[in-house]
Amino acid sequence: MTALVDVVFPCLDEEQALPWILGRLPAGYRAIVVDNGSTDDSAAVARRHGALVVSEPRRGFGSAAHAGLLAATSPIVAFCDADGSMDPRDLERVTAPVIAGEADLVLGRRRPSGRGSWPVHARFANLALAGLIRARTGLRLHDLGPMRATDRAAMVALDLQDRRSGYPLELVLRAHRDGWRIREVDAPYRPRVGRSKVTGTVRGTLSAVSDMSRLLAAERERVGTR
Ligand SMILES: Nc1nc2c(ncn2[C@@H]2O[C@H](COP(=O)(O)OP(=O)(O)OP(=O)(O)O)[C@@H](O)[C@H]2O)c(=O)[nH]1
Ligand SMILES: [Mg+2]
Repeated sequence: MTALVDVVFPCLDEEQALPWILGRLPAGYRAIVVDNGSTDDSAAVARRHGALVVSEPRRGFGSAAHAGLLAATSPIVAFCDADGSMDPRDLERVTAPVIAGEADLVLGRRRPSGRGSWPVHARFANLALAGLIRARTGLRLHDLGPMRATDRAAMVALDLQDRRSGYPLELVLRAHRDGWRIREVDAPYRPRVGRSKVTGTVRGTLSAVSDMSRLLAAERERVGTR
């Protein structure tokens, strides 16, 4: 039976988190784990737990996410981090409005559950980002989290170009430009399994901020100063 929803899990050295994640997929959902050059046993662990494994050697969150999108075949595609910070059982929160035809893109707004799931500097950066998105687009988003769902073919047609951490932002900007109905729902956020790579590190945070600023500046250029 073909899956109704393909779930893309960008994955860089997440062997510790994968067994729990892959055991918690709702029925009718297929996991596509995109191995982004892991040096641990992520690919083998993912296969052992029933995922389709796609290999994407070009580093970068967007690179991994996009390879997963292109490998997906189901009508609906969802995205989720592979670090155990989000529970795949919550995927139905983002997919349901898309399946029901009520929204074209649904984003999971991270709601911290458990101490240390979301460092203060990251929350602050995200809030600032949400403010900038609102200024550019009028969209009342609170967060640009890692869990989201949309129509697979429509997302492929957007032809996103970012291959690093600007990918989720580019998705929202392009979708908004094309008049998509974008909705935000709550999604519990817990401490990740394993060592932090982006949010918990200065280098990761700076690189994410620089990727996103570039996209927002381009958007400002496109629509004129608002
Ligand atoms: N950082 C990073 N993550 C990648 C890459 N490719 C795939 N990923 C995966 O993308 C997801 C998000 O990365 P995270 O490292 O969790 O980023 P974050 O949630 O902002 O920050 P931390 O959880 O604190 O590390 C995880 O499942 C990673 O394994 C990459 O090139 N860099
Ligand atoms: Mg994480």
